[in-house]
Amino acid sequence: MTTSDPTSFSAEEYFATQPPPPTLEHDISGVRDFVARQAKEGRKVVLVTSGGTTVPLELNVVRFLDNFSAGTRGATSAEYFLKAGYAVIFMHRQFSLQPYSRHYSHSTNPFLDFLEIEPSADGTISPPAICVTRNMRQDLLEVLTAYKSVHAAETLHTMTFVTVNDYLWLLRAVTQELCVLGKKSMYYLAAAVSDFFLPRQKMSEHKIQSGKGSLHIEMDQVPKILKPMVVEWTKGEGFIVSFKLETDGQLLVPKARAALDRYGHQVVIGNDLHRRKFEVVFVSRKSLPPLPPGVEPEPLPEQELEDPISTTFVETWIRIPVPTSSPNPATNQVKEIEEDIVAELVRRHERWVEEAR
Ligand code: PAZ
Repeated sequence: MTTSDPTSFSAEEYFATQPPPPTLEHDISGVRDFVARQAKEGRKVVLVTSGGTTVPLELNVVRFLDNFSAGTRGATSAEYFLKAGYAVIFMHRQFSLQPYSRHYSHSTNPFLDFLEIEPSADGTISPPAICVTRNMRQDLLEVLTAYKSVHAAETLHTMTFVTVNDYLWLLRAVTQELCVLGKKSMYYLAAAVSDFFLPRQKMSEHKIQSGKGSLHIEMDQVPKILKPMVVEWTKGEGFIVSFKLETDGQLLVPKARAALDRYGHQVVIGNDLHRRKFEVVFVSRKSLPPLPPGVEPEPLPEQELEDPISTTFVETWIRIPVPTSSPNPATNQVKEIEEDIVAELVRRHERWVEEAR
């Protein structure tokens, strides 16, 4: 497949021509209340986006293009942010993984498999009692305890999107609500967002019919929203972390640097499709300590002058051991890379807030 000179929408043009999802107002009033409550409690709030977006091909949608993502990164990270004391707005693809319930995904760890029907003392199962298999109890207790305490504290707010259009409208509106927290807000953009879409004006109303040979669809480019997000929606106040997914590992660092250079946000986390569960790279701008008054900066060494971009950015790799066999959920508590990703971001966010004081 090739891409040829796709029509490019600016963010402004996009929102002027593509309709908002019908539930936007309602969704946003929920976010507004949530943010106001967290502000009163003095909590930091992170927006976590998670899962893939779809691109419908018809208005009465039968077919759509989808983006790869199970929502593991977002759902897992949300749990670690909650553990670190953040309130979380979890904006995820409908039916993708969610914090806490992800541990019992129907496909990898179906919860019915570790429930048992307990016979009564006389050997019958009347009245039936249900209990959790002994070797699963400790894990379940930990997950359930965290889940219940987050519910009681009301620090998790979830909302869903399906299409890339839902995602863009929600992202803008949530960001505009969250920006009232200024530096206390973080944006963790782990969703896998389509780069191409079919504008409403070009979509077929009804199911595209077959029988006329091959199908040609020309898609437009989804607007690059990070720049307006940094400059206009958050007014430069939010700590913004974007993700870059590549299948050619060689592209990760250069593309992450280019994104930082172009959009001016704080961190790009690069991940290779096949290594993403045990290796990521943080790319950020080098922060130089301020020089004392009257001191001139040292001239750059010659080779750095030739490659100014390598002097501007810094890469930090996070790695965890590669799992050797698939873990037994009952016995093997494997390390999750999101624990280290979130710990590093919490540290950087704290420092960033401090530096701004
Ligand atoms: O959801 P998941 O755990 O299966 O995958 C996570 C991910 C690879 C989608 C995420 O880490 C990521 O890179 N998101 C941004 C993708 C992009 O470049 O649009």
